[in-house]
Order: sequence, then C-alpha cells, then structure tokens
Amino acid sequence: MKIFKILTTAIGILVLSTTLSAQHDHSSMGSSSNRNTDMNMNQHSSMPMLPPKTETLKVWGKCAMCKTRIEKIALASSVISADWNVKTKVLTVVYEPNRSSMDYISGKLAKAGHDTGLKSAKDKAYDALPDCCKYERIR
Ligand SMILES: [Cu+2]
Repeated sequence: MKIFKILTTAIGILVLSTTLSAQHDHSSMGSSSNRNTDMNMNQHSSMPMLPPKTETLKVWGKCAMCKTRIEKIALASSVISADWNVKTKVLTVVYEPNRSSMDYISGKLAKAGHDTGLKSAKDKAYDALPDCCKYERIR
C-alpha cells in the first residue's frame, strides 16, 4: 500500500514537471510576451536611425599618400563618405551618429600618425610615417 502511494506521487511529480517544462518550451518558442520584448529591442537598436551627420575635422598631413591613408582610415571607421583636402587639411566625413564618432575616427587617425583637431598622434606613430608624409607638427 505504501509503495503504491510513493509510486503515484512519483508519477504525479513526473507528469507535473513535464507539463511545466512543456509550458516553458512554449513560452521560449516565442509567445506574445517574448515577441514584444524582441520588437522593443529592435526598435531600441534601430532607434538612433538619426540622419547622417556631416562634420569636419582638422587632420594634419602633407601629400596624396596622406589623403589616401586618411580617407581609408575614416572609411574603415564606419563612415559613409570621407574627403580630405590636402590644402586645407580638413577632413569632411558623413557618418551615422550611432555607428561612428569624431572621437573614434580621431583616435584611429592619431594611431596612424596623423594629428587631428581632437587628438595628437604619439611620436612613435608620427615617426613611422613615410618621409613624404612627415608634415610639420604644430606642437
Ligand atoms: Cu603623405
């Protein structure tokens, strides 16, 4: 009699746990509540669908090689378009504010040896530039 009781409770627990886990599966399969949070997250991540920004940054350089390098670095920093003027030393970039920033681009340029209006390159990085690119440093 005792064994029978234990058995039935054991079976009962088993059935209960399987139904419970089945319910869990259901909710993780994407019930309405989960989908709502997903959608909210999507909205959040795409919310900064801000219009592209156009900004200018002073970037010190000297020659056509610098132009290629500077624009390449900018384009690798998630900008939409980049143009560096050899004469004015002004880099014009168009970028999505949620994907890039002037600080970020500046950091990359400084690492390549180019002083910018926001960041100075380390001497080591500047020294590594080809001779034709050794612009006159202001500081
Ligand atoms: Cu150069």
